[in-house]
Amino acid sequence: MAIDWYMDFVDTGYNPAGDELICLFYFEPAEGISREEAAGRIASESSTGTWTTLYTLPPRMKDLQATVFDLDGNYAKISYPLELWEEGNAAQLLSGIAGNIFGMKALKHLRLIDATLPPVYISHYKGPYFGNEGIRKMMNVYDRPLTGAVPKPKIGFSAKEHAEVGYETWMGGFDFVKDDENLTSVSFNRFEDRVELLTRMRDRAEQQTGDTKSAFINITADTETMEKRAALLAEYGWNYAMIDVVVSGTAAVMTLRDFCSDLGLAIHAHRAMHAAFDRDPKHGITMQFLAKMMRLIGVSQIHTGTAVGKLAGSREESSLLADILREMRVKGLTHIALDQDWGAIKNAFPVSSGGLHPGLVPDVLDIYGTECILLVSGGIHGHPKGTRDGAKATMQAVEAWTDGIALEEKAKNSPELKAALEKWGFYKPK
Ligand code: CAP
Ligand code: MG
Repeated sequence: MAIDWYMDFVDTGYNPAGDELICLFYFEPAEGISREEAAGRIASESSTGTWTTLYTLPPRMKDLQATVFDLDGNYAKISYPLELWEEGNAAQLLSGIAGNIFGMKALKHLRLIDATLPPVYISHYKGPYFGNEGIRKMMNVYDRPLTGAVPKPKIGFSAKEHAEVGYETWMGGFDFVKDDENLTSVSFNRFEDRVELLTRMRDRAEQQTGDTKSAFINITADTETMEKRAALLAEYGWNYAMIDVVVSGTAAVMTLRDFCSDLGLAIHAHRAMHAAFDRDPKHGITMQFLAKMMRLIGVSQIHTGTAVGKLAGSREESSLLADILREMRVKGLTHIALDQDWGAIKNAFPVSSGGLHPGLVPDVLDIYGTECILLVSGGIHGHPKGTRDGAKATMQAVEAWTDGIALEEKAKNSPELKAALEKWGFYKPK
């Protein structure tokens, strides 16, 4: 008597319908399990199945089963009928295709690489509220990367000190000041104080420069508190809110996407904790799938790496992430990414940050071009002449790249950049 029915989920002759969701997995079976059976187990446990044969199955069950329709070495493509998924509920999707399957004994390794989200499925999501064009219009910045910095050290400043560092950052020519991922509302720097004092400094910097200035102020907390904080930001005339989206969770981000867009706030998504599940190339979930989910549920921008800075991530990965966020149609790459048509979902910005300084700006812009947000934090505050000159040096590096001039050449007439190159040169932090 058959104990299980995992092979019922494998049909390599099957041709998925256009409205089915397709996932690409990398997997390694445990000892004694064939590749076919292992793939069948992934399809079963991420759709309707369980570990043993059952007898009372209503007819619709068969139509709801996921199917392994392509097996290529340790890569499996699995199709999922649309009816499995609740309209517009990304958390439910993750519970299915990124849930229990990661804990199965029958698999030594499992990685969710990517998914093609069909047009009907996507149509239930709103995506980013502004889109990149809308963000550029809001900030009145065109033809160059948007720039920003986090006050450093990342936590420890009082709200007043934080706002003063912010003012220097803006006066050096940057567009944004950003809270660090672990700064929310602590005893020595309360959210409300920070908002009030940053607002004063923003208004002064806007008046003195004539440029639009903004900030990514971190509202991360329980959902109700996040709503209160977003409302306060809008009250003070801000146009962004920052959320640590991985630790807050998909459901909370979806709630805040609607709440924030009603207030005219874009969402800056920090991905703190992502590397806990996306760094091992054989296990977990890829950053590109996370970025795809975040565009779908409506963040305006998310961190995508530098390739040359202090945090892990390759040039190829950053470039693919940029496509997934910016393009309306993404062409698949064998074993790396699946085709994606974004339909009416607006695009989002890739954010490059982490160990950057003026000397690394050309490397980053060679990957992203100007359609990105460049965050240089330690790399401006550590400038020998301080924050404002560090920001100026970074803007000079951006100009040099845009004009196709070598940094050393540009530095001949740019003392701030010269000082930065004298300190850091082209050093790649480890
Ligand atoms: C960068 C940063 C960002 C990271 C996040 C930090 O500061 O503020 O959080 O860039 O990583 O705390 O490390 P520095 P990622 O510029 O001073 O390094 O962008 O990879 O998500
Ligand atoms: Mg940080």
